[in-house]
This record gives sequence, structure tokens and C-alpha cells, in this order.
Amino acid sequence: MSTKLTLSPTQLQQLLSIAHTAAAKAAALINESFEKRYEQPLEIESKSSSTDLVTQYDKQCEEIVLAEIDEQCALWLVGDHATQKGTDAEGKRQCYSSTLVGGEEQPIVFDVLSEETRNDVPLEDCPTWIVDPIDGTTAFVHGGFDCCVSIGLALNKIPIIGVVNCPRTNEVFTGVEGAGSFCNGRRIHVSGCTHMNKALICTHTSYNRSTEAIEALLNINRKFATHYRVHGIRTYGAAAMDMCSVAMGRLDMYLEAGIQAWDMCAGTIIVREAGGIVSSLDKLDFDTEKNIATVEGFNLMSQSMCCAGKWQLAKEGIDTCNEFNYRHGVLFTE
Ligand code: LIP
Repeated sequence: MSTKLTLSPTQLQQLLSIAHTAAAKAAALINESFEKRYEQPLEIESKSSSTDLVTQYDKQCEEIVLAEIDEQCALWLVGDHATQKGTDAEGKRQCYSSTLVGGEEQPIVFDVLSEETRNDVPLEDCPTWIVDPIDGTTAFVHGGFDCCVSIGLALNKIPIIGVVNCPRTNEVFTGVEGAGSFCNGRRIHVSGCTHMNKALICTHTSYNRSTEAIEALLNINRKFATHYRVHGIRTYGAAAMDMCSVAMGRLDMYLEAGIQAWDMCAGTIIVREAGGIVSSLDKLDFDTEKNIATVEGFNLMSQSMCCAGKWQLAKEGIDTCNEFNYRHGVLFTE
């Protein structure tokens, strides 16, 4: 008998609602900050490099999201079992909602992985909220539309719930394992594009501006544009939003090295539930013989990803990235 925790469809919908509310509260603050931008200028700092920015709103949005999750998870009832609230020495949320695991009553302990305050914890099998309070901070700093709040829930290290709230485009994307993906409540699906010369592709310039990283990206874009003659190459600011664009078919593929679990978690389940695939850049995470996407191969902590509507595009994208040693250039050179 499995001893791994599983969550029922009802429990997943309850947890989706918690994430949806938390994201909406943070998204409201993002919109408010745009209104106040002239009277209250942004406080901009840099993190890992001069291009890796953070503002007071990233931190405030994260506080809002984590407070909502802590409050609601602690109130979350599983059956008629009341829950307790607390945080242990490791920062795990002791939201004891006892439930059956392997036939025995066991507490559910949630963990949190978040960009600004809990970004150095290992990803474990327990249900883990993976939060990017403002994905697309550079766009946010420059007043762009391509920023969002991304909240995912991973179980056994696999994304099962995702909410991406895009306050500047008034789009809220959701995805739940086994229950489909939606934009503003309307079902979404990936495009059916299988040929690169009919595809609209998205790539990003990462924080790493080493010669190797930039040359690899330029070589990839050059091959997409001249060899494959794709319809176009686009660059926006938020990984989570671009994954949602793949999920709704307005991009056919998006790939990037140098992104984190909080950039990818929510978008991964949203793409998968829209019929697309999400793969590491190491290898195609798709069984071409069975024509099914495999999820075990993709690692949220691999700092790289290729997502596409159809595996045929993903294979070409991944092969091109490996041809130019892109992932190594971005992750392991300075
Ligand atoms: C951003 C990602 C984006 C990437 C940027 C940055 P952040 O996340 O969403 O895809 O190109 O370098 O990592 O830092 O704005 O949350």
C-alpha cells in the first residue's frame, strides 16, 4: 500500500481556492503600486547581479501571499478534522490537517519555497507551496505589462496546482492536476503546431550575461530564425506568464535556462493540464512511442525548462539548446 500522501480532487480545489485568493491580494498591491508610482517611487535593489532586481513590492507581495496561505491552510478542514497552526524550527508550516496516508491518519505538513524569504530550502516530497510574488520584476520596475504573481503547489516534487495572476493584463490562469487549465474561468488548450516553420517561439536573456551564455542564446535564436525559419521569436519578462501563453496557444514553445522553481511550478501544471509538455533541457520529457508526456523526468530544481504544445517542437528546441551548450553556458559560466 502506498505510503505517499495523495490529495483528493475536493482537497485540490480547496487548496486552489487558497492560492487564488492569495494571488489576487498580491496582484491588487501590484496594481496599486502602478497607480502610486509617481508619488512613491520604487525602492530598487539588486540581488545576484546588477540585472537581478528586487523592490519593496516583491517583499510585500510575498508577505501577503505567505500570510494568506498560513492562515487559510491552518483553517483548512479535511473531513471533520480540525487543524492546528504553527511553524516548526525548519520553517515548515505545521498545518495539521490529519488525513489518511497508507490507510493511517497522518498530519499534513506543508512547506514553502519562495523567492524572497525561503529560497534556500531543499524541495521535499511534502506538499510545498512554491511562490514567486512578482515574476517579471524587471518588467515591473520598468512599468511593463509582463509581470505576475505565481503560486504553485508541488506534491512529491511534482506540480499539482498552479495560479498565475497577471494584474496588468487582467488574466488569471489556473491549473489543477486532472481538472484542466483555465484563463479567467474559460478552458484553455495548447496550440496544435508541430512544425518549427509555423511556430512562434519565446526565449529570454537570463541574468547571466557571460560571453558563453549570450553567445549560446544568440546562436539558438539565429538557428530558429534562419535554419527553421520560425514565424517569430518573442522575449517577455515573466517565465510564468510565458508558460501560460504556451498553455493558451498564443506561443507554441518557450524555453529558458537560469530560471528557478518559483518561476516554473505554477506554469508547469497549467501547461500540462492544457495538453502541453514541460521538459528539462537535459532531455525530452516525452515518450514518443506511447505519445505521452512523462512527468518524472522534469526536475523543478534543474533551473531550466522547455515547454511546448507538441513534443515535436520541444524535441527541436531541446536539441538546439544542447547543440549550443546553452544550459551549461547560462548556469555554469561567469
Ligand atoms: C524572471 C523570470 C524570467 C527570467 C528573468 C527572471 P523574476 O524571474 O520570470 O523568465 O528571464 O531573468 O528570472 O526574477 O522576475 O522573478
